[in-house]
Amino acid sequence: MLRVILLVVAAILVVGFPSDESSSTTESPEQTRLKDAKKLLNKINKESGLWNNKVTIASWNYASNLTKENLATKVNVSLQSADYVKKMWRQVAEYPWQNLSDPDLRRQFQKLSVPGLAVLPDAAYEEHQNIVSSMENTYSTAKICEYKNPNNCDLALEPEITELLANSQDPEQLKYLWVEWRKASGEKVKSLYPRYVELSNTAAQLNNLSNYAQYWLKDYEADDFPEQVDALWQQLKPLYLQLHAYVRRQLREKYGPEIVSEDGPIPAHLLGNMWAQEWGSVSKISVPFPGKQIPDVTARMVEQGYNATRIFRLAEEFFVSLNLTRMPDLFWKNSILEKPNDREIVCHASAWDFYDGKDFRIKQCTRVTMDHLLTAHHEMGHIEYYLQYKDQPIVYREGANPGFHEAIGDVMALSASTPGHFKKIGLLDDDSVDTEAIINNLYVKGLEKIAFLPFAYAMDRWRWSVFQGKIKSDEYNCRWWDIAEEYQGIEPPVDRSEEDFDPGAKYHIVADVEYIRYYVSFVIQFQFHKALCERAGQYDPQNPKLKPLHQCDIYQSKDAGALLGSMLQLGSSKPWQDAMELISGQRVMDASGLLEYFNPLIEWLTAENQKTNEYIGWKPTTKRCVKTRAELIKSNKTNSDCK
Ligand code: X8Z
Ligand code: ZN
Repeated sequence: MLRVILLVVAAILVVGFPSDESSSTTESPEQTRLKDAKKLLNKINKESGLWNNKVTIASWNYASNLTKENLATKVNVSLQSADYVKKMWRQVAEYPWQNLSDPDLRRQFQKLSVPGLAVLPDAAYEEHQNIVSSMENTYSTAKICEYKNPNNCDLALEPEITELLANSQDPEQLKYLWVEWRKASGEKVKSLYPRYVELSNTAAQLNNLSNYAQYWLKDYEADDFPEQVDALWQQLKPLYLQLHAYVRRQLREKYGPEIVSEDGPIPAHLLGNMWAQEWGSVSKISVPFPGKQIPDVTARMVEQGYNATRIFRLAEEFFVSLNLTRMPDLFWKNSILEKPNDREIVCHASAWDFYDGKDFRIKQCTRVTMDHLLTAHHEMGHIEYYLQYKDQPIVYREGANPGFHEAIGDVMALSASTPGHFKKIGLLDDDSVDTEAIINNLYVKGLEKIAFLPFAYAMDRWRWSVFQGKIKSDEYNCRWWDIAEEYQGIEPPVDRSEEDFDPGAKYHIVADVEYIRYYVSFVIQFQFHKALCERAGQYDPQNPKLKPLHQCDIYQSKDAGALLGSMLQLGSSKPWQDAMELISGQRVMDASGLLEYFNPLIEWLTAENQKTNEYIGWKPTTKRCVKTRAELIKSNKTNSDCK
């Protein structure tokens, strides 16, 4: 009997199913076209998977060991891959995919028809690669001298400078670190940036887009996306203004009115972060109720002997508790979770998909701090996304939009860093929920999440204008500060000139990474948090007996995990509005989750600012930005001559 079955199976395998035969003779022209289209996509999918894998291996090897040889290999492999992309792109351009009846196939071809930088001619592509690698290398290997100690000139951004900026309360030292970092990074890459802009724009035009900003924006699949971003900012700005006014007052009380004025922008070096992008460290000097516990678990983590692996295992455990996928063995084998001391690497944390469905890695110079615990969740969110969509075709192995990719780990961290959760895992004793504790907790979170919004917006406001030619290379730096002042209400600690290049002191500018993704992420992560909390049965706006949004912890909710997982599995196979609808029932980005989450804090800050009669907003800075340093020196001299 078994033999008969085997024979039949073998016969079927050899000649195919009889129905196959008959269907091929009666196939309609459209069916044939669809079959051909699928065949072509399959071929492209296999080939591009192999190329992506090769390029990623070479890029990883360089980023994790910044040698000339590794750079040469990376550029070489990228060039070969770009040649493949160009051939594939021409083939797609000649293929009449636009009138295929299957929308999914059209979507795949559409994506393939805009492949990005690889369409540059070989020499231009190589030049672009070299410029970005060189800028990233300068940034990643920059060192400065210790304050008042010219004998130690080995301070790196991670960890030394970052930790000093977060912990020092000496304004002169902070100013020194701020200025020196910009000399060692931004200023050194200033001359490379205009050519980078030019080549990026050329690539965009070859992709049939007017400039590189348009190329970045196409991933957001909405013509009015910049308007959507701006409308969200108009909604969120009032919160930011309250936080800004409160923090400025606290800093004035700490550092004095000569350094921090009553109604001006905040000096950027006092906010505990090199770019004033998140202000968490100023909670130490400004927390609303100092007698009450602040949810900073760094000391506890150190006490309990945490190390990098334990931090990442803790993050993994959160994902697993939702029934999401655990990190594969290869992840633990290949990731770099600590800064090596035998070579230079790119320390800026990142998560990598090697496009073979098996190899996924994180590279992070992890320190035992609460910040890094949150970053570990952030990075692992990227890996979880990779794992969930690993069976999609290569063109769909990306987030619904780049903001979605950035949001996933942060959504986990919103739950994992509630005082309740920290208490559960022994990192906090007190998880009381009286008003003072709630305000302290939301204040620390607000310094991280609300302060970030205008920074992220400003980053790409500047770059959009640069790529659109509205900001020219001889006004890069001063326009950078105009925008930072307008959105963030900050000012440099010293006068600046066009001989400085402060944008180049930030990783994503030199590494060619679009930034509005983080702005989008910081809005939609609260939308996701709200939706998942509802699904977990933890939160219901109609039921005041349940916890408020800022106390919700979706830990162990398989239902929330299933909902999130179903969205992650889509990759970019559907427009982001569909993915958003799947998880939240809404088809738009909506700030109301964030507003609701922070509502108690905003009410408190508004009342407090009223009590102290704080100036809300800021008057123009008195700091100057001019063309040359000589101009500054000359006018400073004139000033002192007059005294
Ligand atoms: O770059 C990152 C991550 C890697 S995607 C560490 N972030 C932004 C930054 O550091 O500027 C996370 C939030 C903002
Ligand atoms: Zn990220």
